[in-house]
Amino acid sequence: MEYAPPVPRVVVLPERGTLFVATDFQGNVGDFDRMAGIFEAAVKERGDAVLVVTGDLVHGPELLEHEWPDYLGSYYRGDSKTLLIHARELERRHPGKVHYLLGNHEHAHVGGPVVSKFFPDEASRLEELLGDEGTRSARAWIKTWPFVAVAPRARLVMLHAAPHTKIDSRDDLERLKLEASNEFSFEDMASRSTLGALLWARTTSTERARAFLHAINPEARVAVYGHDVARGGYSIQREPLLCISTSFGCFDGDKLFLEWDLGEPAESAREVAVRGLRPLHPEAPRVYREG
Ligand SMILES: [Mn+2]
Repeated sequence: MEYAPPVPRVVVLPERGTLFVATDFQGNVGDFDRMAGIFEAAVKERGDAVLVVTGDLVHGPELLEHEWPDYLGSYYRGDSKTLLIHARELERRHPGKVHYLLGNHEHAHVGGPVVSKFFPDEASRLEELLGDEGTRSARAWIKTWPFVAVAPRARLVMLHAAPHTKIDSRDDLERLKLEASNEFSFEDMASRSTLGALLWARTTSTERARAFLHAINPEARVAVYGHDVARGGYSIQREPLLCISTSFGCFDGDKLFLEWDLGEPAESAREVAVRGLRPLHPEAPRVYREG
């Protein structure tokens, strides 16, 4: 058995600098590289930027252009293997400044349930491409990914899916085992297990969301996440929920990421959306995005 040091599941971000948040690349290397370029330009210019990607970097369609359905947005060829390489290189170039949060698609590689959006078993598909050594290395890396990032002064909490899970404190997340969710069926994931709800919930009530935020940080005001596709680039079902779509399922002109001053206290999801969302492809025409 290899010795596995405990890894923090809740990352605390600095109280100054520029925060970038992006979601759900699902093997879209072009979009990931563009986001990485925006982040690295900010590092060069200001020196204190931080990037949080809220999971689901991997698993995308591998279709030919003429097979591509309209509901998936702009065409791309899913290449999760290359995306993982680029993501790891970016993290190595900026130690402590780049945080990838665990998504349900990564969880499928380290104990979570099988995901089968584009292949019957998407984890097996990617592991076949990675080979034995690549798979071992990817799994070991993914096991260290946090679940949540908190920006205390900005009063933001980032996570993969809607903050529906019931926790009393950060320690509840630190204690979670990645494999524990296997005891639940796929359908039970979102409702019954803590990790399942954390990685699969598409929505929640204002009350549940505020309870989650409070457990992470009593001052937190807004939950920022992805997982679901917001075709117009973001959605606010209700406060304090800000769901952002940076890549997967959207047309290029609708894709959004968040840029926020870590020293600026957020008041509401609405305020953060209005002031902090930026187009990933400003030159591309909007399809569903308003404004
Ligand atoms: Mn997801």
